[in-house]
Amino acid sequence: DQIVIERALISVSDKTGLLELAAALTTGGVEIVSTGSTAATIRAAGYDVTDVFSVTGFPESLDGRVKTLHPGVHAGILADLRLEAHEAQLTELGIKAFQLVVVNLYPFVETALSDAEPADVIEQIDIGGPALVRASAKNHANVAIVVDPVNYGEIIEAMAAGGSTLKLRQKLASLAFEHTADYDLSVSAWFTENVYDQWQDDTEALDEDATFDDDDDDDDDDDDESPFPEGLGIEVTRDAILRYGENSHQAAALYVGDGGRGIAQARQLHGKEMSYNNYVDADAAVRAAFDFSEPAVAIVKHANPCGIAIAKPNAPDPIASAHLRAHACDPISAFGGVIAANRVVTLGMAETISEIFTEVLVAPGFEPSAVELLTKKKNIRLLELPADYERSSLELHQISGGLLVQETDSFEDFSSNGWTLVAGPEVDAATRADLEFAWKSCRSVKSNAILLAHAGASVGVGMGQVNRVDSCHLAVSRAGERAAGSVAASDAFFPFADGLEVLLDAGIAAVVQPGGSVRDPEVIAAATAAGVSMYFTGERHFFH
Ligand code: 93A
Repeated sequence: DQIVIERALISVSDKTGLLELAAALTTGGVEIVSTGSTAATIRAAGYDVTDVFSVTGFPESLDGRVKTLHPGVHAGILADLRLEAHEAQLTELGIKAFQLVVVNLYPFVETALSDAEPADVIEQIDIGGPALVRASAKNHANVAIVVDPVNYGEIIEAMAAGGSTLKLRQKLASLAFEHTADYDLSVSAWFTENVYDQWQDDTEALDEDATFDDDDDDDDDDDDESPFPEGLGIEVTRDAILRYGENSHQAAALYVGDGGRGIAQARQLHGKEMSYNNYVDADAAVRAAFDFSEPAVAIVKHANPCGIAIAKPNAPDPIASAHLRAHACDPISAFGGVIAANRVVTLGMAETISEIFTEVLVAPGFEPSAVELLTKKKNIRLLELPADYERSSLELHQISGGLLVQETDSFEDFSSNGWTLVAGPEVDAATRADLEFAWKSCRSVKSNAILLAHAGASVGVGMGQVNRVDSCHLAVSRAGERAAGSVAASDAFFPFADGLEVLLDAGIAAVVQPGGSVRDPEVIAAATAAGVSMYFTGERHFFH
């Protein structure tokens, strides 16, 4: 399968390495056929070269648009010389075969990226070059095709070894098809943006002149008002290959957003490599803890909080207090959890955590003595957040074949000022503060979310159920005896009274929810009958 190179066609815009190649071909006794400026460059260096027009008998014409597009060239490339009939036809037509074709294409991309006028960019769409490349690659049984100067060396070596091998020609053909495909993609992308869209704009402008305000115009207005740029304006770079994804048979990587100041930018101070699930949970935990201005801790398992608490007022070590109270919410679930604090981790907090199996502890900082203590534990990962931690402003969710994008739920006002009392008496200040705490905590819990709280700490969380009644049951059973006298928050309205009744039966003292169900009257009646205060916020906080 080795093919001796006797005749080569060279047509290159990028002249890198051209003369070294011409020298080697000349030494090897190869006839070089070449186009305009390529031929001129080779000839100027003192090597023999045949002009392509003398092969085709047709001048290079139409400003170079037609140079090699001729049967005299293409039959010489496409003939399959394993077939006697092809060989006979070439002889009959007086056409000599090529065994090597070297082409690189008009610099379309470079021109498109410059300030060139569209007409000049279009002129750089190579037609004859890709035809040479594809013809040669198709016929790689007979022809070696080189599209990149980096491969000249291999051809020179092959010649010295007696000719090109099939393996080499296959590899070069594959690179060649990749090259023309890339080239056409670039042309297509530029064309859509600069020619087709332009044409559409012009047509729409004409339509507007000719027609009345219609739905299409409304669509245009929506586009203009969208907070989303055409591109997402998010640059991401691969930062790390993770050991695996959610499960060990899934490959995974971490990409870090340009200018981000979140979990992806956190500095790991200690522990094993962060896993995919660690990142997901750490992000959810930080999101929950940083919703509070008071010292707060959130403990997360499987992306859901199993405990959220703020410090007890006047606690001597506020962040340690918040942690103890968050842990107390559900100590069983907190085992192997991911903990986020919104304050520097103190020695006091570290002492408690060192007793509990914890996967990750993430915080804006650590007291040196806390680090000293925790680094004695082999398994815990310590993550320090960027000093100016900030949640991303956009949330992306991949769906098959696309991407959903939304603004982050960055709603800030969790105070009860705008709430409406719809059942029971106004509550006292402490209960009101608990309702505000529950309402805020609830938005970090996956829907359907029901969160019971007491004295600035969650006492029972019902999350991620497909109906609200089950979330109520879950929250109540997790809270146990603590359900009685606690307050409840629901991330979205109660569609029926049944869920609320579960909470009322457990003895909750007050409830806050968005309201807005068609059955609100039934729900309000249930709270009223139980003498329990209920507030509507008018705002929903689904989180999926
Ligand atoms: O204008 S073309 O599309 N028409 C052709 O027939 C043709 N043949 C080769 N461009 C054509 N080429 C391209 O010309 C090659 O791909 C190469 O990039 C360039 C080399 O021309 P010259 O040797 O005149 O600089």
